Amino acid sequence: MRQVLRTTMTLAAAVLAVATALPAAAQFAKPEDAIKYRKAVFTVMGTHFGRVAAMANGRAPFDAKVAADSAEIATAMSTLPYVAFLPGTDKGETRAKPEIWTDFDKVKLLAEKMQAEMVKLNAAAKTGNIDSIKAAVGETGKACKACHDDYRKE
Ligand code: ASC
Repeated sequence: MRQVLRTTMTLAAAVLAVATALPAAAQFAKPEDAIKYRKAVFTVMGTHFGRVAAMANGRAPFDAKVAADSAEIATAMSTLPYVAFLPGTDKGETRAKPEIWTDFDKVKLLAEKMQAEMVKLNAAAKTGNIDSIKAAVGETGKACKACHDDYRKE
């Protein structure tokens, strides 16, 4: 029995190693799937960031639990889209500008800035302090906008 368990664990580790080593391209069957995926992630991120921002801006009543839950979801989304900016996914139903693929180092820096601000927003939301949330929403929104300004079509 112990041998079976050991074999199973070894197999599971091998499968995991292969799965995580797969090139990003292999994670999507078609270019459209990568486009759909990143748009879905941005939609969920924007929706949940937007809920926190609405509270910070007084457009929605402050609910600490909703803010904390939404910040957590937005933070989880923030790292996901970038593997989906694969070569060949600049055409189709996307507002991504072609410069993303020629400036990818800059895009990565903007992404990392946004992710860092999102982590701070998540921490602020967990404290439930509306003033900290307001400040963090401002910085996170600026980081979102920085990328949109240069790399998203109208
Ligand atoms: C949002 C949202 C964005 C950002 C951006 C901030 O709520 O969906 O993309 O804020 O507009 O400037």
